[in-house]
Amino acid sequence: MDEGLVVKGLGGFYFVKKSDGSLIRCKARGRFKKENINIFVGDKVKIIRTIDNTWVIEEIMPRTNFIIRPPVANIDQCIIVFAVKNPDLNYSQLNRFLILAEKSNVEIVICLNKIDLAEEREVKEIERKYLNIGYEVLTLSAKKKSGIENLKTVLKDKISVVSGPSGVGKSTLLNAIQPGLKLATGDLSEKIKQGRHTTRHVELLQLDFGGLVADTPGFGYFKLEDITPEELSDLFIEINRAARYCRFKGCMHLHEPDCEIKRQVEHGLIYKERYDSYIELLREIDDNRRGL
Ligand SMILES: Nc1nc2c(ncn2[C@@H]2O[C@H](COP(=O)(O)OP(=O)(O)OP(=O)(O)O)[C@@H](O)[C@H]2O)c(=O)[nH]1
Ligand SMILES: [Zn+2]
Repeated sequence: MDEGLVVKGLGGFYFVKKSDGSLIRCKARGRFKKENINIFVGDKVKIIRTIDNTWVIEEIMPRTNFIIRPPVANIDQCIIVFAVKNPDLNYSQLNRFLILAEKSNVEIVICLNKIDLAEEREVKEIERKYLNIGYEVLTLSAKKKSGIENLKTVLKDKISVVSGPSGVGKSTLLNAIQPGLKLATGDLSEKIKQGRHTTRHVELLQLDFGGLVADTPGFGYFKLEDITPEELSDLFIEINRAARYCRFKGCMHLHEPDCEIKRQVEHGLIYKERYDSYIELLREIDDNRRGL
């Protein structure tokens, strides 16, 4: 029996990459379908060659994690790309991406792109904030090809999904690390060409220096509806760290007395815009739950 990684699914076949780099076209064992077990890109599988010389997937190894959009298993990290300018950095949107990635239990790296368009001081301020919160932050310019080596180091030998809003430079960045490597766009004409009922299949692209990147940008790993109000405060990593000093266990950091989070916001130890994002998302989750 051989082992490999599913890098692509197409027309009922799965393309499995073995550690020697060879790509093998496999069918899935019939029992997977019968038992309603899905095979995802990123799955580590055991494959065997049958007597009629075709390959089948025999077994799926336990998954470390799984994200829904795009559907990929066993991701090592999620690269969240935002531009510092054009479009202006939207903190509320960045925090939302971070929370949804935290929920998926994957490592997170923030890439601040288009630093050629902003003052160094502005870039440093954003970088410092998210470093202080506890995130790994890279500053780059895909256009001026700066910071690209650092991104390569981060991607090397890992399975990554790149995400971020439209127009921040995700495709340009990937193209800068490896010319020809393109993210699929959410382009409307492309969707029409493929027909309304066909869903795009995600594929893991091979980086020539080692590592794999999903060809479809991540637009949120879970939905906000999957997060409970109690869970939300844990997903803000700095709120999670400080919450044990609140007077009440289960403090929601709203109007409770002796709330450590509100104290830290007042003293500038927790950034106001992070607290505001927390409140905004909490309201949204509450509204969803009450069916508003
Ligand atoms: N000035 C500057 N422009 C950049 C940089 N990186 C990308 N751009 C430009 O920003 C625009 C959007 O870049 P894309 O790579 O298409 O952005 P994307 O995130 O892949 O966008 P979607 O496909 O809509 O998700 C393009 O016009 C790029 O040339 C950068 O570092 N500096
Ligand atoms: Zn509190």
